[in-house]
Amino acid sequence: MTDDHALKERIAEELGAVRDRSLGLTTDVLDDAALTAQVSPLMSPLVWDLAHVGNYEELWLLRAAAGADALRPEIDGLYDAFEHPRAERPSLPLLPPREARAYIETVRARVLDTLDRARFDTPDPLTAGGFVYGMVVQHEHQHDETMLATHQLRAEGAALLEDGVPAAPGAPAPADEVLIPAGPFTMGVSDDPWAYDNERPGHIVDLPAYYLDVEPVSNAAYQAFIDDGGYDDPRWWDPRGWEWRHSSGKRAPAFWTREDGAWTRRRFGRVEPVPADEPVQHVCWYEADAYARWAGRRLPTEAEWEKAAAWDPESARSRRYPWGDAYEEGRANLGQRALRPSRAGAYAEGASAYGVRRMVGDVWEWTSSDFHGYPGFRTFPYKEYSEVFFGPEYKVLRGGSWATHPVAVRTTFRNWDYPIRRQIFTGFRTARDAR
Ligand code: AVJ
Ligand code: FE
Repeated sequence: MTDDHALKERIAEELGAVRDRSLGLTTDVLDDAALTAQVSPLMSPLVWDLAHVGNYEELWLLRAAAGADALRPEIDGLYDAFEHPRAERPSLPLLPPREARAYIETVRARVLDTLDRARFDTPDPLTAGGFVYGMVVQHEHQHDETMLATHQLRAEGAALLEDGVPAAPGAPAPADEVLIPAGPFTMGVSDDPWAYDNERPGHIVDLPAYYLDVEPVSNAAYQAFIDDGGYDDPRWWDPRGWEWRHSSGKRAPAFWTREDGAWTRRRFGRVEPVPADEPVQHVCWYEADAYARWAGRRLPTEAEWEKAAAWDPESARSRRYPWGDAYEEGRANLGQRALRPSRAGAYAEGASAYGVRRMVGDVWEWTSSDFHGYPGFRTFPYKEYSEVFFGPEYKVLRGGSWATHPVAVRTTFRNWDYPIRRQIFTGFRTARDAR
């Protein structure tokens, strides 16, 4: 009971924090025309994301968990991600910004009412440990990151004027790569109350020894690949990547332009020199894969990524974050503290047991793995979160980015996207077999 009380306070705080963030990305910084505009066919209008998070909250916290009737059943279809692909959403009769805000506020007020009466010590897996509340908080943070990607795609001027302070570069890493010795580790998790179905169950995976980059691949390193003609040499590219290279005509990461022999990038409406010692960002899987082959290396599998990030060989258990089980400020560039990744050498205090740095935060990292359920996977609580995406067409991303909130990522968290996608805040690091 007292545990329930502490958890309720925590949930109320997290709900409030994520809502402040959503409003900061919408109402405070853009007018109604910008909120309803189609910035890119890849993205929803921002006002869709805003009402969608409220509708999702209503579905799960009011209807599913508390048994309430629908507030506005006629809008459910509009905000069902599976009924309307993103490109279609601008032409739907969406709630205008003012109504969308009023709707999500009403939902939230009722949720806080029902939270008072909620029980978390029940056998119902939906509410046990506050799972469904954690799912809703994480969902809104995921959409906030998506809204940041929409902001980044906007061509017309900066909307996000606050640029926080990323960590100063710290001590350079003692080596470029770390040897992860052969041996088993526990991949995924069975006893984390807010973990998604696709992170479960924890299971033993035995890996041969491998080397992994201590830091994500930097802009400078990626530029060397470009300068060496990497985009013109089919030897480095997966056949489907080579096709993408030609059909897209791309020759550099998204948002990069070459001006008078120097690379600049557009970041939230401002053009600035590409910083050499930040991780490369906005590359697709095919580009990451080609770079790795050019460098004589390869992308890590998702198991290799997770073992290096989470496993503590001394205690023979996984950590929820690379440095330990609790989130600690200052150990990773998470939570939109700055609108960009940090520089090489930063966050040495966030290293994993193996000494691998910046596994969590900065940039999502492409892995070589397709998105599949773990052995013993069971859908919970709905198959459209993960299961419908299992298969060879999606690649797994790990670790979260500077735009990911600490509640919405952990060493077991799995993200996924098509191998051609570049609008997300994605980079990578490379690996090689040890022998
Ligand atoms: C986990 C980031 C792939 O944003 O597309 C959002 C999560 N699911 N709403 C996404 C999600 C339902 C999803 N990703
Ligand atoms: Fe969603």
